Amino acid sequence: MATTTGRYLTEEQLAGYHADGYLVLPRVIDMADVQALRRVTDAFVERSRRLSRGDGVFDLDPRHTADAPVLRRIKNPADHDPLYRWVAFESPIPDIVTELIGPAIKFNHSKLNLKSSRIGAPVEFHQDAAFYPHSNDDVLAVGLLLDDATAENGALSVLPGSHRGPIHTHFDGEDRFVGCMRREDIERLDVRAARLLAMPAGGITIHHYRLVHWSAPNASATERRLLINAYSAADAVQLVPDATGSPLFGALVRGKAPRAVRRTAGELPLPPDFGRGYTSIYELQSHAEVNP
Ligand SMILES: O=C(O)CCC(=O)C(=O)O
Repeated sequence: MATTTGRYLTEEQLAGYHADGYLVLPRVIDMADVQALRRVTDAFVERSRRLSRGDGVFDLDPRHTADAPVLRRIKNPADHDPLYRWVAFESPIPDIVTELIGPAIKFNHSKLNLKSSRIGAPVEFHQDAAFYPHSNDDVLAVGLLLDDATAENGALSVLPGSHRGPIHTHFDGEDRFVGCMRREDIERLDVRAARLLAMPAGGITIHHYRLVHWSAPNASATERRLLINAYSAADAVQLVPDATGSPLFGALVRGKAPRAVRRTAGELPLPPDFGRGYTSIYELQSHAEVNP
């Protein structure tokens, strides 16, 4: 019989997260709230029709037009709507994160990836740690499914246990940061052990920031929208400048501000200085050789 560590997670779930580097929890957010989030998101898609190029909020697919908008990401959604902010700061999600890496946690960033029906781009194999290394490993991302995620519409895939391995280079052979792993490193992984995190809307996926993960293109007739919020333990310090420009970066979400930094991460690869400007993972990966 499962024992409970806190309000949301059992000992088994906690141990599973530490062993495998990920967790899936169905039915975390009510469908009424999911539907409200879909309406807010639809309004952003409508607004994107007026744009011909991306900006600090909207990341547009190259195929985007006013008549057929293809918004691939809303940047920093928690800055731009109270409902997105509620998900990041007030919903059960930060409490669940506190049970995993608390008691004190802080906000890193938010993003909403919209994988449009038939057109939504893949996300190549990568580790979040390659983008924003921290002084310790208590850093994770939580994806809230705004639509049912399936094999056909590009649900997230993860490689269990890979958070305990190396952080692979995300630079290509010409020393350009391309936001994904090299083909030869991917070929060395045992992808037969991969897990597809298919789940109905309202559920969440949680992945450790060193975990290897990716997702396929959306080949289906339905959308796959994923609202991601990333957090760290409050005593983890990001070792590179903030790339998001959000005033929420580093905000304490639960617990007390620490008086010391916990430094247990060892040597870590550094990304380029994204403090000077960051486009998106899609734009970076479009230059990778795994993405011809
Ligand atoms: O939207 C997805 O399928 C993958 C998201 C992801 O890994 C990321 O944006 O870093």
